[in-house]
Parts: sequence; C-alpha cells; structure tokens
Amino acid sequence: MSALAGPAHCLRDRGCQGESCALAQSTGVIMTVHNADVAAIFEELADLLEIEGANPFRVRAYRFAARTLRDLSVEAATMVAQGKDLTNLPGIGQDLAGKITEILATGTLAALEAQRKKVPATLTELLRIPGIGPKRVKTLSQKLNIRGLSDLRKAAEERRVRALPGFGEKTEQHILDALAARAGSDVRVQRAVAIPYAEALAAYLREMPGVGQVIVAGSYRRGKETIGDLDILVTARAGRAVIDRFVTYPEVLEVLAKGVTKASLRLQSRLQVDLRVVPEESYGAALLYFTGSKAHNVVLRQLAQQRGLKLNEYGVFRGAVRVAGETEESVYAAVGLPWIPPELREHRGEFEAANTGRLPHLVEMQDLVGDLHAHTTATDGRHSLTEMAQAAKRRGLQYLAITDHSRRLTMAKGLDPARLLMQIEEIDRLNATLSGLTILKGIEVDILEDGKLDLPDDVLSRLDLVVGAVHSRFNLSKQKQTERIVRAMAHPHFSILAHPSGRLIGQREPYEVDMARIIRKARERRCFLEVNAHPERLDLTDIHCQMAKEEGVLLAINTDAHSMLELNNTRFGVGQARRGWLQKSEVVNTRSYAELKKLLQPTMGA
Ligand code: DGT
Ligand code: CA
Ligand code: CA
Repeated sequence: MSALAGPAHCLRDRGCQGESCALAQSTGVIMTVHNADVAAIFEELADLLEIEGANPFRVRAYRFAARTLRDLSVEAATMVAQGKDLTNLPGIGQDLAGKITEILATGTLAALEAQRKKVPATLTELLRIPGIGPKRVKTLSQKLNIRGLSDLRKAAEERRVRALPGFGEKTEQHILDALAARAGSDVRVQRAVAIPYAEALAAYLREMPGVGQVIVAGSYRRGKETIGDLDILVTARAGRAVIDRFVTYPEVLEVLAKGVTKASLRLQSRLQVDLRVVPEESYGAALLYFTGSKAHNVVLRQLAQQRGLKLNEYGVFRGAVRVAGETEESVYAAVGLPWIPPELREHRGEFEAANTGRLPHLVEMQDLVGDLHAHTTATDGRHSLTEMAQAAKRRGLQYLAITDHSRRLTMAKGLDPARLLMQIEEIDRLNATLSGLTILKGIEVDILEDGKLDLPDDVLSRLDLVVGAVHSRFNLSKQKQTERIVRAMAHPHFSILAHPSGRLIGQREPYEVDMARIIRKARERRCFLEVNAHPERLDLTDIHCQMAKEEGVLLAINTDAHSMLELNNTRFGVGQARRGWLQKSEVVNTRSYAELKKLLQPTMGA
C-alpha cells in the first residue's frame, strides 16, 4: 500500500467525477485535472482491485503511478499539452500513460467506473481504518453486508464484528477507537496537495484585466502543514467583476456566498476558497489581516491601540487619517516593529523577537547543499544507486547519503550485514567516478524495542552516518518509547534520529514520546534530529523544531526519498523548518561536505 494513500490526499469527491465532466461539457471550458486528482483515481482503483483480490502486481502498478503523479512538480496536464511523453515518467508505461490521458480529458476513467459497479466505492473508506486491509474489508462486506464507515460503526457497537473469523474483541475495540479518533479531526488538506489547486486558481484570477495583486494568504501563506481553506486576496478597483470571474471558475462545485467584494466557494476537489477584493492602497493591511494568524492579528491590533491607532484590513488610521496600509512593512512600522515573516505569525514569541531585534533569518531552499536520508532499489526505493546519484547531481547537491533499511524491516527487503557491505563497496566504486558530488554511506537502521540497533557495531562503524528510526511497536508507553529511543541515541555511531514522532499526517498519530528528553539527549550526544520533508510526515513538527533550536540541537532537512522525484520534496521540509524558526546555521545539511564530515565524527557513548 502506498505511503501516500489516505483521506488527506483524496481531494476529489469520488461521486462527482461525472458531474465535473458534464460541467466541462456544458460550459465548454476545459477544467484542469490536477495530478492529485489523477492520483486519487488510481488509488481508488487500486483499493477496489485489492478488495476484489486482483493481481497484486497490477494493484502495485496503480499505486506506483499515483505516487509518481503526486511527486511530480509539473502538472501532467501541462506535460500533455506540451506534447511531452508521459512514458518517460517512472512507473508509467503505455497503458498507464493512456489512462492518464483519458483522465485528463474526461475527468474520470472507464476502468474505474467498471470496477465501481463490481465493488461498492464506499468500501474503500474502510481501508482508512488502521489494521483493516483488503482481506478484512472483503470479510466485513460478505459476512455483515457492511458498505461503509457508518455500517462498520454500527456493527462494532452491536458487537457483531468480534465474531468474524480473524477479528476478535480486541480488533473490534480497536475499530471503535479508530472511528472515534477520526470523528474528532476535521478535514484539513496537506499543504503539498493544496498547492496546485491554489496556484491554478491564482493564475486564473491573474489573467483578468484590471487585477493587480493576487496572493494566497491565510495558513497557506504561513506555510502550515495542513490547510483548512484557501484565502485569496486580490487588489482591483472593480470588485464585482473579479467576483464574477471567481464564481465562474471551471473547477467550482458550489458557490457558498457571493457579495460585492467577497465570495466563498467550494471546488470540486472539496477545497473551500474565500476571496476578498480590496483597493491597491489597502494591500498591505489586507494581506496582513488575511494571512493571520488570528492570534497574531489580535496582538497587532492591541499594539496599534496602545499608540492611539486603529488597525483593520483597510489600513492603519489615526482618527480618520490613514497613516499606513499599502505594504505590510508600513503596517508593522506603524506599530514600531520590523516586518515579520508569515511563517512566524503564530504568536509564539515573534513579537518579543521583533522587539529585541532577534527575528531569525529563516533558512531558504538555496541554503541546502545535501540530503542525508535516501533509499535505493537495494531496499524499498524505486531507483538504483546510480540513478539517485545522477538525480542528486542534477539538483546540484554536494552530497547525498544513501540510507537503505536494515534487516528487521523485511517488508522493505532490509539489508543484512553482507548486503550492506556490498553496498558500501558499490558506493566506493561509484564515488571514484563522481565529481562535485559525494555519496555518503549510511543506513536507516531500525531501533529495536529494547533500544538496540538492528546491525552490529563493526558494520555500523564502516558507515559515514547512521540514521536511526522507529518502525515497529508504536504503541509502547511514553516512558518505554522514550527510553528505547534515548538508548539508541546513546550509541556512539548514531548520527540522526529519523522522523522522530512517527506520525503520518491525517493517518497516524505520533507515538507517545517525551520529545523534550529526546531533544536534550540529542544535545548531549551532539547528534541530529531530522525534519523529514515528505509532505505526509513533516516530522519534526514546527513546535518541536523550535524546541530543538532553543536547545542548540542541529536539524537535518531530509527528503527520505524513495525515488528520484522525491528529492524534490526538500522544499516542504524547508517550509516546515521555517515554521520552526530555523536559520541556515541550525540546519546541518547547509554545511559544506568538509564541515559535515567533521560533525559526523562518532562521539563516544554518553
Ligand atoms: P485554516 O484555514 O484553518 O488553515 O487557518 P487560517 O489561518 O487560514 O484561518 P481562516 O481561513 O479562518 O482565516 C484566514 C485569516 O483571516 C486568519 O488567519 C486571520 C483572518 N481572520 C479571519 N477571521 C478573523 C477574525 O475573526 N478575527 C481576526 N482578527 N482575523 C480573522
Ligand atoms: Ca484559511
Ligand atoms: Ca478562510
């Protein structure tokens, strides 16, 4: 099952494919089908095929294709429009390229429609419950006639699930817990998923004559990992004309509100969008207001009041006189502050920092010169060592660490000492042929339940770095989980703790762990914590990055790439690091290869 499957990705409502088609036909406007839409269709098809018990290779091909599309930094629609060959994409052959083209043209896929007739589409919802795989879905459907989550809840509450073969009382309780947890979380979309929708809509608005600025504000501009809705700010004289264009955007599902200077609508992807039109001279004040956060805005308004000023989305006023508002800088200056980067506007210390001249100079994409966590086909990666090296070189990296899995992770064909030693030699041979890029020899070693590492010391000692990770027993008590990790970190060869909380956004909660203690241990051991850049992980979280920074711990922004395309994910990690207040000097992979080597010297166990 693809690591990218999950409700946070499946933006397009599955029931409305046909409507979107009809809309495209009736309006004569070709709506854009985004990569996330194509990916969602492939994922659904894979789910349905899996429930039906289809050939696993076929299922996997669709999941691979979905992942490729999600990782792609250009729209497949654009590629097709430019006459580019989709079969050049990893995992996309003739058949899948044809299917992608079909989806781009029609908004749906005949093969999916056919499959939906065989297996009710709502059954795929059940797969989102942790611990329920296709086999169990099949049992639930056949024995209890369960068609979706509400049927499942009812059956579990009536204690009918426990009697099924392979289920039992514990599983039934687990299902109820999982359903309760889902109910609490409102639907938020991963930032990475929202980006193409936001950019396409902003581009559409920019095409309009008379429109000045078009900017996506709100949590999106603050770089939050998930987005509740999009807030778009437009400057123009003629508000009404902009609103009219907005509500006739081809991807609109329903218009929720429509006024003279503002409107709200829901896209077919289910994303909600709020639009505000303001005159040019209010741009700064309006941008500040709609970027938020609310908590940040409240403090700003108080600061203005203390100076006898009034701050709102139209400007800063002394009595009836406007004293600022054209730019954000002018508004901040009016209350005696320097401009504060959007990522910091969460009322988490930014006002104190701004007052005392201690605002961080946040890390930027171009500061990163290497990546310290990546996989190859030796384990569960999709590209060979050489291919990953070539991709790193194209990205201009100085170094790339290959950190495949260790033997305990059998599902991922984890490396035993013999295979790792072979890889080490292969990397030595490859490095001899490379210039400007060094491949570091590493491992993503499993942290076993007792805190030991999954490979012997004499093997680990031959590596340039050791990335440790928890991949099992997520349910230990907080104390045990913390002990386990801290013990692993004490190992003299331990370099980086990968995805320290273990969460998957919208799918899996972090395991219980005392992060403050882990951060202190990292400081004491002078090892690093990872900011995993995968849009589904973004782990550490922003708050934990800030905590680590305060303790003087260095962070590594790593892609954990399982393919060449995933090396592009760095930008999401940088976004998360910026929200965590990190500066260039606080990120280890901004250091040159020579400096990094010094930092990676093993320390004797602490
Ligand atoms: P989200 O959409 O849940 O990811 O989070 P935001 O921060 O985008 O929140 P949203 O969409 O409700 O509002 C966008 C911005 O507009 C928000 O960050 C600040 C501003 N705003 C909205 N409502 C209010 C309000 O009642 N008071 C103040 N001061 N600002 C507001
Ligand atoms: Ca919002
Ligand atoms: Ca909003």
